[in-house]
Amino acid sequence: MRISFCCTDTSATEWLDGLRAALPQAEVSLWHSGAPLADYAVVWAPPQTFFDEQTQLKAVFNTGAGVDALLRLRLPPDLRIVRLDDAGMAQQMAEYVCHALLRYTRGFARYAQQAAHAQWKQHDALTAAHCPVGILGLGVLGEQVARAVAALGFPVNGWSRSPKHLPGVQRFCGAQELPAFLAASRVLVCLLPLTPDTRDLLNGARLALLQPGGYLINVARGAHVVDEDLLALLESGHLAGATLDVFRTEPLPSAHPFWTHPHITVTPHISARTLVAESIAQIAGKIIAVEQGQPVRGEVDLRRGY
Ligand code: NDP
Ligand code: OXD
Repeated sequence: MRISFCCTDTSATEWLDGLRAALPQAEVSLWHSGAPLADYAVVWAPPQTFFDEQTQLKAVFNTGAGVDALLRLRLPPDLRIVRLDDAGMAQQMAEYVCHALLRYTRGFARYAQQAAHAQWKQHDALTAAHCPVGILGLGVLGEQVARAVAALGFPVNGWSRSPKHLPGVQRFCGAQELPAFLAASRVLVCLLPLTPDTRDLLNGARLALLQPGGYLINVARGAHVVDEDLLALLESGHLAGATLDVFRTEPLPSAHPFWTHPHITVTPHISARTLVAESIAQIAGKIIAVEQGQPVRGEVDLRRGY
């Protein structure tokens, strides 16, 4: 069996060595234009040439959870794409969101600014019970984030395409229920895949439905949010701030106003990083399952876009 590895921004050696160790029966190599045809591919944001040349793939394994960069390419209509299914990302995401949430409700950013000037001043904090958190997307990551946030005592609302029953989560579903979901939430956490239905979803009209003094945590994709609309709502005071891990252009350009905004916290797409060992173990297990004709979790529905 031949496996082609094609990732633009990662350490290839660790992946190649790990895949060879996990699948000793396979011939694993780094892709280059003109490389022999492979049976399986392990990829992150490959170029179009990759798919133009690799025409015999039985399945493609994405080394991340989001497949938007793959689905932008011209792909064979029946291509099997399998994304990472947690692989250690859900725990990281829950930690990141809980940190951002508590930083907002307990005013830690303000205390950090005060400390820089040796200023001793106490402020009232928001209590968890009075700060409903809305989670857009209740998939592999959203579900674990919802559980972690609920365990901290926050009321949790969840929005998904199909109805989801999670203990302690008030469920909203489909486009029709989005306005009610937003109006019931003060903090909004975005954990949606980027698809034609979700691109630009968080525009001014929708963000304005959040409760006054609201807060946005975007850990999904930058193109979910209309940047200028977010800035306008921060300017008007309707939103108190935002923690943003993902951006329309990455790296975030140095002149972008998000970098210097006093109420925006920027992190460089690190809320849930791909853990190489866990991911290789998952992908190797799935390659064996596909070879044996068994179903695998995380198979992408190309029509839905995630
Ligand atoms: P899943 O596919 O498991 O979950 C997606 C969720 O979004 C599902 O609940 C789905 O609903 C819901 N959804 C999709 N489209 C719509 C829609 N049109 N309306 C309402 N709900 C919708 O994905 P993951 O949880 O694994 O990952 C989510 C995203 O997080 C990834 O696509 C990626 O972009 C991002 N990500 C970011 C990382 C980072 O470091 N910043 C790291 C990893 C992922 P339903 O359940 O009904 O299908
Ligand atoms: C992912 C990501 O989708 O890292 O896995 O953004």
